[in-house]
Amino acid sequence: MENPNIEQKIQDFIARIEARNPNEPEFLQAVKEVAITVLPFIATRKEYAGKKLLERMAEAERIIIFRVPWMDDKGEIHVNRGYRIQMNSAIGPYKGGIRFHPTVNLSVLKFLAFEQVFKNSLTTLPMGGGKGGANFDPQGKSDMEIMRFCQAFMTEMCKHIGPETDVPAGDIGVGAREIGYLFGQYKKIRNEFTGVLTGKGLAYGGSLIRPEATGYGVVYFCEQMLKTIGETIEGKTFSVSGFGNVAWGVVKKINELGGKVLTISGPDGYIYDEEGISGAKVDFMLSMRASGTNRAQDFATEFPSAVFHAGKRPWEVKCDVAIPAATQNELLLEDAELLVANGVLCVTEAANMPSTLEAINYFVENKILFSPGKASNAGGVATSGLEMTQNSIRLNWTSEEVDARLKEIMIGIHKACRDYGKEDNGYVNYVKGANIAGFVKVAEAMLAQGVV
Ligand code: 2IT
Repeated sequence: MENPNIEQKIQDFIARIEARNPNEPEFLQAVKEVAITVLPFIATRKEYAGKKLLERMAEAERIIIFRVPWMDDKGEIHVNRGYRIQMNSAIGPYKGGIRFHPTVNLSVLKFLAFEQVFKNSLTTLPMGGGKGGANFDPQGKSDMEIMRFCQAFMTEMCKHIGPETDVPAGDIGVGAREIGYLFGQYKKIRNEFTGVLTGKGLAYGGSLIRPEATGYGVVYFCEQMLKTIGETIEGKTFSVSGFGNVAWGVVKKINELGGKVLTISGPDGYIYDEEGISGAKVDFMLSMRASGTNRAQDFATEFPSAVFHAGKRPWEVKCDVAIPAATQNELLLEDAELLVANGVLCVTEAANMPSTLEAINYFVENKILFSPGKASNAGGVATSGLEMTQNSIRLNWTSEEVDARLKEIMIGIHKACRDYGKEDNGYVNYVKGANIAGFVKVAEAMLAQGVV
């Protein structure tokens, strides 16, 4: 480090954040990763001195926590906890997904909202950062139970959001069906037809390519990373984790560009298919998601070429490129060690914070091409931004137009990461690049707007 005091400053900063947010390990992990890379940068900029910019960014502007009571098909009453974290609105209305999953808690949503601020800034579109959700488990629920839950959730959330205020979207457990129910309830209570949610169906203001966008964006980003070492997607082998919306888009685009997908996974284990996951197998991922059973094993029952490895993660498979596309902290140090030992060329994160800090450090120390989710998965929210634009101008763009804009945005993010992440020895630290590039725009806006 150029500045001997900076280590101490980072330690002090993290200690303050930890003291103010006890028992929030995921949130602390996300802030730590940013602090380590951004505080040394802040120290080089006179205009940022003493402004507590990162400290302000690490405190949500507003957090709404609410009761979500609902009745199941048997008439039994259930109570869940709903959240909306309005993290930062310096560069635009709060924007970010809604997650319905039993693991949802304040720490998880605060980490996601914090990451979203930097991610949305990287897209170059005018979107602040937010995130929400509930500790609701959609698994095994009937369609009507899902509808009643969405309505109960929106009955409170509709008081806090709006197209110029906060625009939620989907995330784990929230897809097109849930967005439809949420939109219907918002419209009924507020009596407004507006672009208050993204990921909407095409019939009522949705955008073409939004369902595919996160995964496509990841692969466009990966393509750019590989290009820097003179490589392409074509002919490469890929280990992908997850089987949901993001993994589906990733697998679809890899196949289109001539790569071979060896694995997908679920909470129960992973699938290895030496013939590659393509064609009807990709469509089957959609029915796995729709079935709501959350089992990767079903894939092996359907396709004889697929082998199911119970309770294991796919990172033990030899591959050229690894794409974690399931959830946070699904790739640990021991997985990173295995991937590197097996000669992985590139790791492109598709989920939010899938790698632990120790795994990231191992990739960076070994000079692996590694991109953090907040850069490489930003195509999802970027396309949400394009949906907001189409809603505002009351027009629908063609798939080709949306896809071209998405690709251009991903190429731009890749360039921003390289510009801020290039180290003296030529290695590009995408983590550092994404954090600093994302930080700068938000910081400039906050400086201009004063202490608010
Ligand atoms: O993590 C994410 O970026 C999302 N779940 C998408 C958010 C959005 O507003 O489209």
